[in-house]
Amino acid sequence: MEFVPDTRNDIDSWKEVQLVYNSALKEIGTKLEILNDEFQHVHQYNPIEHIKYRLKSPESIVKKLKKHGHESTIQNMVQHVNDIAGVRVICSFTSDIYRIAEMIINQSDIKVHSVKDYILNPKPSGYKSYHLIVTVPIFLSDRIIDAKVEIQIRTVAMDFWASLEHKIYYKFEGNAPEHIKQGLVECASMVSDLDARMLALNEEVRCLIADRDSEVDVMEDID
Ligand code: 0O2
Repeated sequence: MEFVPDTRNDIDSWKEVQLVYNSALKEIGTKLEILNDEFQHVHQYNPIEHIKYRLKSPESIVKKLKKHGHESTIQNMVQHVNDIAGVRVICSFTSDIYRIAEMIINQSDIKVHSVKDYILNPKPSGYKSYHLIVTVPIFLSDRIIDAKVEIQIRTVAMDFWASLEHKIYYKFEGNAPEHIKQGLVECASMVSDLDARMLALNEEVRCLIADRDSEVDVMEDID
C-alpha cells in the first residue's frame, strides 16, 4: 500500500510520517547489520565501517519542495521528497559498495525506486557516492505501508570529501570561490586514487594470506 497520510490533521499526520520513516530506518538498519554479521561469519571480514541514520528536518523538506515547485503539504512531502529517511553506509573499499548494494537490491521485500551511481559518473563538483532509493514494507497494526528510504553508500575517503564539501557549500551558500571549487575537484581525484590504491593493496594482502594458508594446509597434510 502506498503511504497516504491523513491530511485532515497536519500535526497527527506529521507524527505518523515520522513514525513510518523512523520504522523504515530501523528496518533498513537491521537488514544492513545482518548482512554485515553474515559477511563477518562467512568471510571473516566486515564490509561496513559504520552506518549513519537521519530523518530530514521539516525545514529541509519544505526547502526541497519549494525548489521543485511544490506546495508544502504532507501529501507532497511523501510523494516528492525521496530522502525523508536517509541511511549512509560507509565502507572501506569501493568493491564493498557494490557488494552491499547488490545484497540489499536482491532482498525480496525491497523495491528499488532508483539507482544513481556517482562513482561511475561523478558529479562535476567531484562528488562520488552510490545512491539507492528503495521502498521497504512497514507492518503496522492494521496495514502494510511501503516507505521510501534513500541509501547512500560510499567509502571512508569519499565520505570525508563529501562532508567537507557540504560544509563549504553551505558556508558560501553554493557560491564558493573558483579556486576552492578547483581545490575540491583536485581532492576528489586524490580520493579516487587513494581508494584505488587501498583496494589494490588489500587485494594483494588477501592473495598473500591465501597463498600462505594453502602452504600451511599442504604442510599439515604431509605431517
Ligand atoms: P542533504 O542536506 O544532505 O539532505 P533530489 O533533489 O534529492 O530528489 P538530486 O539532488 O538529484 O535529487 O539527488 P541526488 O543527486 O541523489 O542527491 C541527494 C543527496 O546526495 C543530497 O541530499 C546530498 O546528501 C548528496 N549529494 C548530492 N550531490 C552532492 C554534492 O555535490 N556534494 C555533497 N556533499 N553531497 C551531495 P540533499 O537533500 O541535497 O542534501
